[in-house]
Amino acid sequence: MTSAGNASFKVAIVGAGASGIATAVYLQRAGMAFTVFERAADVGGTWRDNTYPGLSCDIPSHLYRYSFAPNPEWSREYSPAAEIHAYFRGVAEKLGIIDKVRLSSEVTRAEFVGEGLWRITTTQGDEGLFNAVIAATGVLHKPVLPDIGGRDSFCGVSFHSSRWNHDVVLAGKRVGIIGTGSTATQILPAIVDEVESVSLFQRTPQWIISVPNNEFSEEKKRAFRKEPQKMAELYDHLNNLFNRRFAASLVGENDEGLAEMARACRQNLEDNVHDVKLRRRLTPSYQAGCKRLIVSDKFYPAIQRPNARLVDTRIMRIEPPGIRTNDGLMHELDVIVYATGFDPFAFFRPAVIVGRNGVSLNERWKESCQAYRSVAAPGFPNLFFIGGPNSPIGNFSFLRTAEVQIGYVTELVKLLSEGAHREVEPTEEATEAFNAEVEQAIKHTVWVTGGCKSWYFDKQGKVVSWPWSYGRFEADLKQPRMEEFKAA
Ligand code: N01
Repeated sequence: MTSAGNASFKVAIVGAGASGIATAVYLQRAGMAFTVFERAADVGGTWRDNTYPGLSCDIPSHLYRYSFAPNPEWSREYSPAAEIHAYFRGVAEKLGIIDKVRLSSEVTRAEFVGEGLWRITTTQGDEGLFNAVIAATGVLHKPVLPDIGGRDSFCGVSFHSSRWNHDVVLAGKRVGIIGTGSTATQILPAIVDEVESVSLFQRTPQWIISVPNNEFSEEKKRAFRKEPQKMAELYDHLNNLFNRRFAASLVGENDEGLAEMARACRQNLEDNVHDVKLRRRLTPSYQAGCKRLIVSDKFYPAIQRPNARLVDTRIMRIEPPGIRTNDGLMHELDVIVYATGFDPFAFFRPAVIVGRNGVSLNERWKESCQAYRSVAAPGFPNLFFIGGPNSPIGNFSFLRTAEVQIGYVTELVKLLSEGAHREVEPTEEATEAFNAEVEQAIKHTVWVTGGCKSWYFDKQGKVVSWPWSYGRFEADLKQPRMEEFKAA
C-alpha cells in the first residue's frame, strides 16, 4: 500500500466521542477513507460515560455544537446530558459516520512500521495498515479514585461519578459526595430532595458564578429553525463572551474581565449564602478562574437545605460504616460518590503507541506530555492528536477547539493523501521552541498566579494548557507551517 493515490489511502481515527465524530466528518468531506475505532458499545465519549443526576453542560448549548450542525432544538441554555449525547449520535447517524464506526474495538496498539504506515491492533485483533492515525481520545475519560485508606472496607455502595450506578435507589439513603468540582456541584442539588441526607466532603472551596438555565420557548426554537442566522448571531455573541473575553482574562490579557468575574462570584456567595460561618467555609482563598469556574445557580441553595451538610474537615479514612474525618467524627453513610475527577494526562492510554525506531509515546510522555502545538509529536510521523497536550482547557467549547485542530490536521492528512509527502512530523526544534515559549507564557496565567492547584497541573507541577488568547490558538492552527515539519 502506498500513501500516494487516494484509492488506497486510509486513516484510522481513534475514538468516536465528540472530537472523533467531527474528525470523521472533516475527512469524509475531504473525500478520504477512514475507520473510526471505538472502545465502547456506543458513540458519544464523555456524554455516554457520564450519566450522573444533574449533569448538564456548563458551556451554553448554542456554543457547544459543531459548526456544521447548528441545532435549533436545544431545550435549555445549558442542555442536559442525555440531550447532548443524542445530539452527537444524531449527527453521526445523519451524516453517515455511524456506519464507519467500529464499536467495541478498543485500539490497544498503534505501531509505526515505516514507509508512512501504521499498524493498528484492537481488542478484535490486527486491523491492518493505515497511512495516518488521528487520536481523538478525549481529555477526561480516565476516572480517578482518591488515595484514601480503607476505600474497599466500606460496607455500603460506592462508585465514581462517571460510572454512576443507576441500580442504587437513593431515596431515603445517607449519601456522601467527595469533591467540590463541576461534577459534585451538579450532583448535590439534583439529589438533595430525594435522599435522607447528603454530606459534601470539601477539601477546597470553589468559586461559583450564578447563571440561570432558562428553557428555550417553542417560539424561540421556531425562530431558530426558520432563521438560522439568529442561531449564528447567538453563537457569535457566546463565542465572543467565552472564547475571547473570558479566555483572555485567564491568560493575563484582560485584567478587568478577571476582576469582574471575581466580583460576580463573591456577590453570588454573599447574596445566596446567608449564614456568615457557612459563607466563610465556602469562600476560596485563591483567585477566581484559577480552577475551572463553576457555573451554577443551584449549588448554594442546595447546600443550605436542612438535610445537606458541608464537611470541610479533612478525611482521615474510610471505614465499614462510612467516612471518618480528622476530628475523629464518623459520618455514617449508605452510599459514597467519588466526584474526584479524572486523569487529564491519560490521552490515548492505555493504548501503546510506538513511533519511529521503536520509541513509545507512553515512555516519552511518562513524566510530562509535550506536543507540537497540541496536535503532533516528533518521532511519530502521520500521528495527530485532537485535544492533545496544551489544547485550550478551561471554560471553553471543546467542540470549537477540536474543530480548529481537526481543520489543521485535515490539511496535513490531505498532503499525505495527495501524495505530496509520505510522512510528516514536527521537528524536534520546533516542538522544543513551542514548549519553551509555553513555559514562559504560562507563568502569567491565572492558573499559575491564582494560588490554587487543579487538574491542569501535571506530575511535574506544570500547567498543560494553551497560555495565550483563543485568537492566537485559532491563528496558530489556521495553516500548518511546513518549515516546522520534517516531510519525506
Ligand atoms: O473533577 P475536579 P470534576 N480527598 O477534578 C476533590 C469537566 N466537567 O469531575 O480541589 C478529598 O474538578 C478535589 O479537591 P481539590 C470540567 O472540565 C464538565 O468535578 O483538589 N477531595 C475536587 O474538589 C471539570 O473541570 C462538566 O482540593 C478530593 C474534586 O475532588 C472536569 O470535568 C461537568 C480528593 C475533583 O474535582 C472535572 O470535574 C462536570 C481527596 N483525596 C465536569 N481527591 C460540564 O458541565 C480529589 N478531591 C461540561
